[in-house]
Amino acid sequence: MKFDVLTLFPEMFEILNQSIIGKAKEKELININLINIRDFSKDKHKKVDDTPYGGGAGMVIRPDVVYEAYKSIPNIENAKVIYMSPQGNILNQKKVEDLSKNKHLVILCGHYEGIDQRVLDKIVDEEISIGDYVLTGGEIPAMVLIDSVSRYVEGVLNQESVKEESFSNGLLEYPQYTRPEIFEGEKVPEILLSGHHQNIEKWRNDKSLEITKNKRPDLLKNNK
Ligand code: 4GY
Repeated sequence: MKFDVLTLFPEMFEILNQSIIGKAKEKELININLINIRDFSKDKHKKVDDTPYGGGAGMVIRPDVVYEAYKSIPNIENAKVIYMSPQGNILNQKKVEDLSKNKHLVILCGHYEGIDQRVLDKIVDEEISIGDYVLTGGEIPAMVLIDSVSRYVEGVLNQESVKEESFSNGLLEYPQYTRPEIFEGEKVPEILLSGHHQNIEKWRNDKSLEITKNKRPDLLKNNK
């Protein structure tokens, strides 16, 4: 799976060289290509933004610079272009799974007061939000999207974990335990030591349902 990221801050994405996503990049299971929007400025000072028409605080990213950066992406006609913004469709596990069906995603990151609306109207296929709060830029949301979607790419996770875990059945995850068997006087639930796989599976399913009812009853109505 290929991700092209259009950003003014490509250095922020170095976090993705760590851990599971870093390994997936090394194995070329995913390819994250960072495109610095500033490289497409024709200005002698590499300026990419300007003051908003109509007045007001802050700076707006120019449409022409973003459009040039966008046009530099090979095979762009077969890609889905996403703009990270609080105005977008909320990212949830269903949306993540749907996005993982794409071979090529282009993620546009805004900053400052945002990007000139005209280029957004021209190039964006879907606006996506990671939640109802405002960040300083779309870079962290882009990383959230890349991380969550990459987990669905074959080979990125070791085992069966994708299907088995939280949300795959629309429910929250059951509790996990490991050694020691007794921690500060608290024993591991007996059933998990029984070796009786059917009983263990039933216990885990019951726990998932109980936890979901208590912590996130809304999940029992919505989504998948
Ligand atoms: N929430 N979900 C989000 C965000 C920052 C100015 C437009 C969010 O996705 N993106 O808060 N983005 C703003 C910064 C330009 C995006």
